Amino acid sequence: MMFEKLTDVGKQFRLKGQFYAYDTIKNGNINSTYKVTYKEDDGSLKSYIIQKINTSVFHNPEDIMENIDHVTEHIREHYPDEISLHFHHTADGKNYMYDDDGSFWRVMNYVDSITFDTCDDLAIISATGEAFGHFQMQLADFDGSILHETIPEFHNTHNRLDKLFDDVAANKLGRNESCEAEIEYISAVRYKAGQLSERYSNGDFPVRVTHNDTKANNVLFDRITKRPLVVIDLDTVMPGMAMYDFGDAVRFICNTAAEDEPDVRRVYFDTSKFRAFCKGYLGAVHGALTKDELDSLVLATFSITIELASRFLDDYLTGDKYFKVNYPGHNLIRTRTQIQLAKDIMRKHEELEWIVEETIKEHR
Ligand code: GN1
Ligand code: MG
Repeated sequence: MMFEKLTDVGKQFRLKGQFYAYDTIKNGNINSTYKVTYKEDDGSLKSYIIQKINTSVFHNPEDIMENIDHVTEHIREHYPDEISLHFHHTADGKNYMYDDDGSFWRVMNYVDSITFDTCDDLAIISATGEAFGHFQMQLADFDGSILHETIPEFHNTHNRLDKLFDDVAANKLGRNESCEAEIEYISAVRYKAGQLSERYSNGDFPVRVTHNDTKANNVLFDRITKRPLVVIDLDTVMPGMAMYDFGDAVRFICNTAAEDEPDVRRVYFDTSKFRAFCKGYLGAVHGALTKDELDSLVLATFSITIELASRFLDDYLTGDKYFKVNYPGHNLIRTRTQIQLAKDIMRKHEELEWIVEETIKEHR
């Protein structure tokens, strides 16, 4: 089935040669991603990435493609020597297609690379920080007002928490009972976690063009040199808070365990990894962030961790319709991991603040 679907999509995008093989790439919770390989006439193999966009999450997928066009064009123009993402076009000149079932597909060049989900190598963690800091810099002079808000209020933690507690109150599926401790914890930190996004809505922080999904596995690395090649997954590039991109990145990369680790005793926020990430990130943003933004990096880390806990929990309470789940209760497991991580961030917050301050001094 999938084989036929992928060959058909490949045909629409006029990929050259004979369909040779495909692989499913598993590191996303929303879209479906495949690596396909074609054998060209001269016998060489060429690979592409084919993606099916989840249209119940992205209601206007054509807007995503327009955003990506704008952003990659800007980067190509200002940083012509860097690798950028290339999307293929169909015969009618579009960089996407709908199939007969109404699914939305796109095709891009495959970049030979590796990605890291969890990683203990501090040099790679620092390079990940550098990649996201550099990305922030690349978009510093990009006019964010031309971008579509592909998911409105995506990182409005305050709203996310309101929605969670509305769904707790409704208890439609009767699942509250299985997560009372989690509901109680999030309720206790609700105002603290929503604070930055409220201040952002009030205009207290600069509106930046941000990535909004800065998980480590959204940076491609050179297999040999282990240097970052390019930041991918531009689906949620929108105006936002710089410190949330930082926070989301360290939430993921400083976690000693996977995002869905069932044994929470394995989940810690690793301060050495945090230090390594700060070094790369703060070095690359070159003092572009304001004092208010820098002062909020640690709170942003806590806030986005709670935001994600609340999104996973909300999805669990309302029937697992948003994030892909592999087993019943998967979203609850993810919630617990994020809560464990948030608690550890809280415990260590003075040390984390100190690391940020020291790293800033080093880059002055
Ligand atoms: C989703 O599917 P992926 O990995 O690109 C989600 C992010 C979450 C992440 C958690 C559009 O991203 O916000 O942080 O899962 N993307 C969307 O793993 O909701
Ligand atoms: Mg994503």
